[in-house]
Amino acid sequence: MPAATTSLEEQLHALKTQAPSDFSAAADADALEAVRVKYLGRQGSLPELMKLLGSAAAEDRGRLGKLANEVKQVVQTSFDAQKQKLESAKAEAAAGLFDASLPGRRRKLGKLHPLTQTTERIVTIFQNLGFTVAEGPEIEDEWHCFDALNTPADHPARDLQDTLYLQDGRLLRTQTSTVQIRVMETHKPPIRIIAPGRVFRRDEVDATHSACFHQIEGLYVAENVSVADLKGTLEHFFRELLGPETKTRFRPHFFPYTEPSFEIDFSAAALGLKGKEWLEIAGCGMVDPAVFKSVGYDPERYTGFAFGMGVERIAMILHGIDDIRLFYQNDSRFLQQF
Ligand code: 2NM
Repeated sequence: MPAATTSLEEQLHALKTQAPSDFSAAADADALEAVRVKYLGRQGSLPELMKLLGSAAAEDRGRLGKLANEVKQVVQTSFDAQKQKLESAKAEAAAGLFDASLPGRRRKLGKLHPLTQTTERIVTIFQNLGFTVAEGPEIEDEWHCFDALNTPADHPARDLQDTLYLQDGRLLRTQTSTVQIRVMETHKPPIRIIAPGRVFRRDEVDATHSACFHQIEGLYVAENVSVADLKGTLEHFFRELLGPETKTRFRPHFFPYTEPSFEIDFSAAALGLKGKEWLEIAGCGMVDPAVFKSVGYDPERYTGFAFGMGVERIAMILHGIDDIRLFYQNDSRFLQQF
């Protein structure tokens, strides 16, 4: 059957060129497997042609057998090669296309949050004056937050409208004076401390208010501490913080825990701030004798001054930030600027 023999030979030759080109076109493992089944599978074209070898003319059988083995070799090799290629491409993709000649990837350095940076600046200025940092709990009792601070039961600050209470009567501290009370209860004068920390108020959140914000309060208690010490210390502090040209103004005010009490304004023009000439920046006063009594200090022997400021407010003034909520959104486009 010469016709059939020729056809087998032609088919083997055709397979020898078609199979490698199909294998190298297989783009993934599934496509490769389909091509493998087509040519090498149990019913694939190569085994089917092999079966026909038996019925080839005796004089052709040797030559065709040799050709068939050659074709089998080529088909198998091109399958193996493509399999290898797809596997290493997959491994390379998984390893992120490693190129040892590329420069190393620089790890981005993190930064301290602007509120932390501001807190650290303020703390450092007072540390240089001999103040030490004191800390205390954020969940407090009414004694440390109000009673010991000469803030009576009918004072509006104690109202449910202004303070966040827990079920058991404890509360989230509304100022860090609680820390000053705790330190005075456990230490004798002289005392020179600053208390930075988180405080909580039942406030409606807007561009200048947050229910949770940060404060730094300071306290100096010894014999013969005067309003002159208060003014001198805080004037020095604001010149360090805002620049040597900064002027400060002490306006009479009322706080339950200090007498006399003042609000402190600074000269905004020196910072290049347009608009108001004076901006309020902190509160302060001479510790009320009633506070000394509640912590067991002799008010005849000791005097002291105390002050407090909002960290967010100071950071906003320093950097010209107009919305307090930016501090809490963790948007790196904001944070990267500091
Ligand atoms: C302020 C303003 C004025 C203050 C008072 C005390 C304490 F515990 F000694 F009584 N600590 N901090 C104080 C005084 C805080 O913040 C605006």
